[in-house]
Amino acid sequence: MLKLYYSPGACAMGSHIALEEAGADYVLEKIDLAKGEQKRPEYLAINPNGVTPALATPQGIITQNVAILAYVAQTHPHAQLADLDDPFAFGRLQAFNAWLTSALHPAIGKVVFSRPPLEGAARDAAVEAALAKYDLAEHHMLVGPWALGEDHSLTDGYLMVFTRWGRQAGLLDKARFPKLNAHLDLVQSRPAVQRVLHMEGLQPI
Ligand SMILES: N[C@@H](CCC(=O)N[C@@H](CS)C(=O)NCC(=O)O)C(=O)O
Repeated sequence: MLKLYYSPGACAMGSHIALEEAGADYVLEKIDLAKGEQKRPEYLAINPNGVTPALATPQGIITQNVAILAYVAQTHPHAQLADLDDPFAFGRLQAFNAWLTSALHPAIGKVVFSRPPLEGAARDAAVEAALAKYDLAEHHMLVGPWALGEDHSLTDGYLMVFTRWGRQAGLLDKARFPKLNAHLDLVQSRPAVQRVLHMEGLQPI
């Protein structure tokens, strides 16, 4: 049995969606970021980095969404969440996921989660930086209709986390980002994603 440590609506949703899409046998443990539960000793014993997600497996803990996503795909090959037999295709998927974690996540995260909230010129600069990453995703990363092309994959649920944040922040203009908006709607229409949103106490947006 797997256990996912998550916070509702946060980046751990990418791992949560992968587990649900895979039909994995897992339970959830909520870590309330607003209450600082990620910095409590009980959780630091699981992830000394003090962030979610973390996945407890029979062999131990795995942290980092990109690592959890690959683990879920490799342990549930029947779910076809990644092309595991083609090193080039898997490399392309990993490159997209690595870009999400290292570029898009910090850019939009700065706009949405800075505490205290950014204001004035600092907020304008953060918004511009996030929009530049969405431009890159719109024109160079997202193939369509799914992130990597014709087939749904691990990357779709993970990308959706960050386009969802962008739409909530009013940054995902439909005229400027038609592909990203269509992709977000497509991913949110998936039954597994709707179950995840429900489990996390959220609605499609
Ligand atoms: N690269 C990490 C990022 C993890 C991360 O930053 N998680 C955020 C939520 S989206 C968090 O737990 N933040 C709590 C904090 O920084 O105190 C991953 O993808 O797993």
